[in-house]
Amino acid sequence: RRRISALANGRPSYLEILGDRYPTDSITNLTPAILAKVPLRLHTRPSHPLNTLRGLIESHYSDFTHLSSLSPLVSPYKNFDELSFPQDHPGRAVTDSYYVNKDLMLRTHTSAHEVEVFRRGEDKWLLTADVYRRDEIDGSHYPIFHQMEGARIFAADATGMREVAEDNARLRHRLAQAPIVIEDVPHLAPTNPPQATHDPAYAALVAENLKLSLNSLMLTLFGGQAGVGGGAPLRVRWIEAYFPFTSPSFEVEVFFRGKWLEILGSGVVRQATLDTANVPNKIGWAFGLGLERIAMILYSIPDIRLFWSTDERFISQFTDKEITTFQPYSKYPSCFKDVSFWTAQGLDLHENDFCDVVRDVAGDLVEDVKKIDSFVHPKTNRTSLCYRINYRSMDRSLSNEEANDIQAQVVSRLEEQFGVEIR
Ligand code: FA5
Ligand code: MG
Repeated sequence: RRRISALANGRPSYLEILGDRYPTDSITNLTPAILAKVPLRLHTRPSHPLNTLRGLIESHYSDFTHLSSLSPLVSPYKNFDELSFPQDHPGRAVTDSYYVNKDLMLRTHTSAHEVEVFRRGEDKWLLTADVYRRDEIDGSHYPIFHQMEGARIFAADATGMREVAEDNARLRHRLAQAPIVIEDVPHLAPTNPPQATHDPAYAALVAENLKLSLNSLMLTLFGGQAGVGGGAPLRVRWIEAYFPFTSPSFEVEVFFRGKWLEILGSGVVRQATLDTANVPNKIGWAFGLGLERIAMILYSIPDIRLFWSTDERFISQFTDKEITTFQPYSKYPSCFKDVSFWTAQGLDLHENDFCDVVRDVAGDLVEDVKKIDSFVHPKTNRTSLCYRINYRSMDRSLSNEEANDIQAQVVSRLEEQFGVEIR
């Protein structure tokens, strides 16, 4: 099926990003709504919850090198190839990532900097940054969010492993008796194997160090926080995961407001990454935390859009001295609008393309987008889609006329850009 780029009509010949101009091409899909947020760097704003959280994690890992000012523009090579992503990995698709042009994109994760930081000779480090993904729209997903990458590597020999074992003993001691309930998975399993070049005993020690280190961080962050489990102990669960650049790999979920919320991905770093970085005789781990997800739990922030709010009632609640529970101001009413349409003949409209149109028109006035119906007409072979958009402002009451007006703009953009036929 044919697919057209979101900016096929009226694409500018260049984009200006952080003071420099970059040529566009046929795969350019960065929208003005995203471009406007690139300079904001919330993770470095005094008193912003994301900056305070960064500070807290940096103090926990006080003997690590801390980085937070690397440019979000990277080559696809750095974001994917250097990390052993296969050529056909879905993350590379224009429907999933934001491209300036075919040679330049907005990083989709902080792992994009692993090779360069290891290459500098850093062996314990944290790196905080804004990352970008084309994604669904709801209360815990946003196209720009913040990650913190953490990594630690050791000499891949008996001396290095003695260091790991000593650190494991220290961390196990800290975690004993702590008010935290951890569901674990094996360090190594047939479905989550050590790498062929690793001694399995070394891989298991390093995986254990990763888990203990992160459980200890979780204790620092959530230990003693009521709010999280309503006074009950914090519940953390480790699950097997898959990433092209780690093995074994794990994800961590925390129980929050009746649901398991994924907060990080991690694993034992692939030897190929360390070889490329010129540190082949090391073995170690890396993780990537979602800062918004953790801040939502810590501060009881119910909606990920709030991090971008410039409303005084949001901003004035926070200081960089301590973590306080967010006092929600009144929730304004929702305004649901449905749009049903036939896609153009032979054209597949990706949900992320739909969501980007809504984001671009409605900005943060959109709370949620759900696909509520989809079918293919047996004769014409055209697809009918119906989406339900929930418009709601966090700062004021949205009138029905205003919502209708936004909806009308969404509809005409869909017609112009994607040639859909409204039903
Ligand atoms: C990664 O991005 C890997 N780079 C993590 C990693 C690092 C693995 C080092 C191994 C070694 P993932 O796509 O799962 O993994 O994202 C990591 C975290 O970012 C998620 O657990 C979640 O907390 C957060 N996250 C992902 N997508 C969004 C989103 N759209 N909005 C907010 N947070 C998100
Ligand atoms: Mg994940």
